[in-house]
Amino acid sequence: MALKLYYAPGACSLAAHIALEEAGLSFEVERLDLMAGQQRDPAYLALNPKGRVPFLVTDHGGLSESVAILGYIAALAPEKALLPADAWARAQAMSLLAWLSGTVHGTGFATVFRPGRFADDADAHPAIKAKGLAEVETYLDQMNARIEGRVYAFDHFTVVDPYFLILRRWGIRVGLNPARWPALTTHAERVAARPGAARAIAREGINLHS
Ligand SMILES: N[C@@H](CCC(=O)N[C@@H](CS)C(=O)NCC(=O)O)C(=O)O
Repeated sequence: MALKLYYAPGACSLAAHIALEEAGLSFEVERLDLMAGQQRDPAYLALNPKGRVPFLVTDHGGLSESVAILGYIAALAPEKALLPADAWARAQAMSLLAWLSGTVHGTGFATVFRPGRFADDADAHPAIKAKGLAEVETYLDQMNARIEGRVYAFDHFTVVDPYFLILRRWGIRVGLNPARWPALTTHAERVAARPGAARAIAREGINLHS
């Protein structure tokens, strides 16, 4: 299976990037500069009309949406158990992934990063961002409680773990103090120390703590 991941440094695509490394799959990457608007280049839109990352090109065609991409990568490397094998644990992992992608990212951070998506009126943007920031704080509190006392989100490393790392880092990037979430910090350092995750993080050239 030929695989090519379109990603942007530090974006939510880092979860798929880490998952590909941890799966031990061979893959290519293509970096997009979101600030420069490369996600809206006609050639990229022809491939992925959503104009977002991550986007995974496979022998079957292209796949968008982190939850689906992470599930697919896990399915390509069943021996790595990148999703829990047990039916209930797997359902909990899917529940967490859906929440991280749809709520924490899709309504929390998106509100802070892109208030223009929620209101055209620029005067409304500061209030939208402030509300988003408060929501994000609550979500990070919940994530910290979920990971506290555990090594990973489940009883071994899964594709859920890099998502936690990304969203904690975004918390720092929107100006929140990570000292409020010590369990998330310990967990992120643990994930980043894994050889596969470390390769993806180094390739993206990002720092865990800024
Ligand atoms: N629901 C999608 C969201 C993807 C998404 O919003 N990606 C961001 C980067 S984290 C993006 O590509 N933003 C570019 C833009 O909005 O123009 C997923 O979870 O994969």
